[in-house]
Amino acid sequence: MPRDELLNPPSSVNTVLLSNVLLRERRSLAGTWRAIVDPYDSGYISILGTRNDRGWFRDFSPRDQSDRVEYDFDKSLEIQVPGDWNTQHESLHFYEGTVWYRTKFDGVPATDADTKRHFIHFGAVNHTCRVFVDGEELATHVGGFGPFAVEVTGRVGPGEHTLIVQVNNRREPDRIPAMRTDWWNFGGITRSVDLVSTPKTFLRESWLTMNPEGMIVGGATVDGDASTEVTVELPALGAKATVTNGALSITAPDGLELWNPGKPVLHDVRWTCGEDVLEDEVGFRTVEVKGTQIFVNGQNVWLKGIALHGEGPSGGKRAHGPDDASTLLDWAQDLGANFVRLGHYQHDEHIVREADRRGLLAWCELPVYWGIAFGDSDVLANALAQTDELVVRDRSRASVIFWSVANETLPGDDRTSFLGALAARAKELDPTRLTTAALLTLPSNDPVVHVTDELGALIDVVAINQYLGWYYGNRQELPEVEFTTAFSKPIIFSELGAGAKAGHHGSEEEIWTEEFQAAVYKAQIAMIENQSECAGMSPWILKDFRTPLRVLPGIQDGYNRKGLFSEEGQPKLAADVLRAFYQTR
Ligand code: GCB
Repeated sequence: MPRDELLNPPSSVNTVLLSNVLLRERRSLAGTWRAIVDPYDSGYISILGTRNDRGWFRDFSPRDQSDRVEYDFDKSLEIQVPGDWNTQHESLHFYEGTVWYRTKFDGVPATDADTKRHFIHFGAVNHTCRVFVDGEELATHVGGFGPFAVEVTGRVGPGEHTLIVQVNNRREPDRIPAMRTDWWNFGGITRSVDLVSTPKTFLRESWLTMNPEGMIVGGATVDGDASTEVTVELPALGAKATVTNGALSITAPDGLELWNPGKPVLHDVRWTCGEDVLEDEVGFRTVEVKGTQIFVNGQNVWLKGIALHGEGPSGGKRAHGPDDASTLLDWAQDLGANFVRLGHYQHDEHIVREADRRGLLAWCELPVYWGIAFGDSDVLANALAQTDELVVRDRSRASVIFWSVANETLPGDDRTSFLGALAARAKELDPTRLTTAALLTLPSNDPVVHVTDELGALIDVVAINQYLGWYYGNRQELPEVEFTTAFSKPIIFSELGAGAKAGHHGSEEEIWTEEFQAAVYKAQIAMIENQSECAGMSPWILKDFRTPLRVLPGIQDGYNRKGLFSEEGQPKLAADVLRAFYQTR
């Protein structure tokens, strides 16, 4: 193996993509783990530059007084899982590299060990990891935001077991995202870790949604005995379909109440595949584009949105779990939003399920962001794998209406064919939802901005990031600006905004004040109200978020200040401006 691959595994190996893990029998492995920081990867690579078979993943203890073992998990850092490492230890604030994580857990009872299958499921680990159980390397995963599982059947019987995860968040030019992001590169096991048990034959993936024609459609992938019949039922409505591995459809039963933004209706859904039974709550609605408008259940909707990062409501930490999701969506709803853009990568599953329960529409996004190596086929393979993780996890969620394949990428042949492949993959996995991408618009003095990026032809909805009144353009002239595209498709202003430090007041001409930010919002809203092709907006951003790009002392201090709320939830004046506008729509 060339040294490069030891440091930098090229792709995921031996991982499985499972959907609906939250509905399954599972045991959380969350808690206090031990961690060793390893900037030189000496726990894995020997001084000869080869894989060290006696690496730290063996978790050795000295055999006797004279034995030399140069690490000791038991005496190393304590670290909470899930959680990013950067906000847990001051010394890891800027750290990018390898950290070894270790926990010990009880195996499954003898009665389950051979009669069931067992997986360790990770909600997300940023960015690459290797997974070891009892000293043996089982799998590698590449991609910091997608879920994955590692099968451990036959390895986790009664007794204590050791799980070690080598996590590496070093930025690399051939990663997605790559070298530069305007967000913090939070490292670690950032979302849940569970020991999941399933029957021998089980539903590896199953999904149900409504297509634009109003049919209930979905699919099931059986793992184990593939001839096992799968039944999906809506028991309360007496609707049912039986399939083997593959696609399915059900005529919507009479009287099926649809899920609507602001008025969510979720139905009990039961999946049965032999002994495997899963109970979900699913909403049904149609979504489609006609001309330059977006329709949900045949009704034109204007997306009153707000963009979110996956950063929690306090402490500037990577968000995870239901509580973070609830608070962030409380703030979004406080603005009167009916739509959230979950940028710039896949978010925690809880937030999408919570959006379902609240009747919020959602945009889900791949981390294909500035500076991707579009010409590299390994990078494309990883982007496609990340697309699978994004779509497979959430394609039963009524809230989700968009799969966004990229944010602000520079036009070019390699770029367009790469992103076209991702949009096609999303459509293949889920033909019912809309594809989009946030396109970059560059400064211009022309009051008519004509968007011609050829990616627009390959997606359903053209999203435009523009910072008129902040990075460029004159705020006073903003209401005169007109956006048009070459595509006769709906336009969403997927980003706009301005920075302000919460509590910093002054005139509308004084940058970083709440008044300045509010004035930019007013001018932007006046501009957006004049756009005939605009189907909605998701200003940047709900709350201030950590980023190494924003260093201005006393103002930014490591935070992007475009939030409508501070990093601790203090609202700014622009929040009132947006709320007042949304009340009128
Ligand atoms: C953008 C990016 C976003 C940045 C934002 C900003 O265009 O899409 O990731 O954080 O601008 O604040 O400059």
